[in-house]
Amino acid sequence: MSEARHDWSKEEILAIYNKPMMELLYEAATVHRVHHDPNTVQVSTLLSIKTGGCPEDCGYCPQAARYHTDIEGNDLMKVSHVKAQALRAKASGSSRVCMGAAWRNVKDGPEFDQVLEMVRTINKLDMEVCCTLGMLTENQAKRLAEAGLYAYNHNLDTSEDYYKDVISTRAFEDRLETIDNVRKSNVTVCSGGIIGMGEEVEDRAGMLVALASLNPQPESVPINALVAVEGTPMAEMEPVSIWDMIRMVATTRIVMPETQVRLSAGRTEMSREGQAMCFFAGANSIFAGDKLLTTPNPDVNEDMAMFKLLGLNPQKPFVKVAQPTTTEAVDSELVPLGEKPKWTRPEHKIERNEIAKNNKKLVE
Ligand code: SAM
Ligand code: DTB
Ligand code: SF4
Repeated sequence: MSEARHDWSKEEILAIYNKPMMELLYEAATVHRVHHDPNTVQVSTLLSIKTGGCPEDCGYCPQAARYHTDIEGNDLMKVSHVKAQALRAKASGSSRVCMGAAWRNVKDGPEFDQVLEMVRTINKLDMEVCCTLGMLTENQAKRLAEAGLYAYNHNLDTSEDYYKDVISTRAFEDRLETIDNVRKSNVTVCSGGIIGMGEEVEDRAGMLVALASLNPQPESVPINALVAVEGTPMAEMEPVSIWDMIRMVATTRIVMPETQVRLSAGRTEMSREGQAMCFFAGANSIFAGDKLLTTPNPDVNEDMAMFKLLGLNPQKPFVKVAQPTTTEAVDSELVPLGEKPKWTRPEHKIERNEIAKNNKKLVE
């Protein structure tokens, strides 16, 4: 049974976020160790299956049709192309493919059928499949589940208060409704947000309250640093400080201990040292591949060299990381230094060391 708390207040979360950095890091790293193998990081690859031309007005997004950005719009990708890209991702150490479409919502019809076929195809490659296609009905979530979808990404992006300053073509409530529809299927939920959009620290905390209140909490939470793209209303935003990113990751880890926290957009601007601090603070997932959806991401070889340097191993597909059955370590506030928390995975009954061994060292 999950031991996550769903009643965090904004004040409590702010108090965590604003702790002295060394205390925050120690607390987050401790929570991380209780629930996860600290040397394993999940690697996902993004694939933009339908780029650009989106009718929405998300202020951060280069794919909104109304902004004049440099991106090249495309029709829905062919299934054969998706398969080829997934095989490449697998060969480079990815365990998950996340397919993104610049849609406001999913419409039943031939294009959705094509996406379902993509899901079935990647599933057969023994990889986790994630989609991010905009708003979904309950029935569409069920159909994706039947096709073998593992996760659905639908970000809250910011706090409920700040949402209307960022997007006017839909409401925060619409996002929650789609997440609820995904939860009614057996697809896992991936939902997080972006920092660096001109929001206050209170909005960051507000977003974490909303995510942590979901019951169950999302299985993965991506934390993106805004990629300021020319032509979007946020083109001139100041780059987010690495210290803010570390604080956000650490706070996310503490309030959602079982979730996979993904260090998402913005890594091209982060040093290895900065990223290492994020991993220490509880990030245990990244997007790999030299492109996110439309913007640059670090080179795979550089990431694998960073993994080697830090002794990190890519996570194998379909390894559940959440819901540990433990015990004293979770109950006590902090695990005393030098003492290993007891750590089990109920569904798999594998011990921590075994998981580390099982994770193929693709970086060697
Ligand atoms: N259209 C769907 C939707 O909005 O849910 C799926 C694709 S949309 C591009 C997925 C997510 O990408 C957004 O929710 C946002 O968090 C992230 N994103 C988009 N543009 C970004 C940017 N410039 N910087 C950081 N994250 C961004
Ligand atoms: C998420 O939280 N970040 C990814 C994924 N989910 C879909 C997308 C980041 C997009 C960054 C801007 C771009 O490349 O277009
Ligand atoms: Fe469209 Fe998604 Fe971009 Fe918003 S974030 S403009 S919904 S692609």
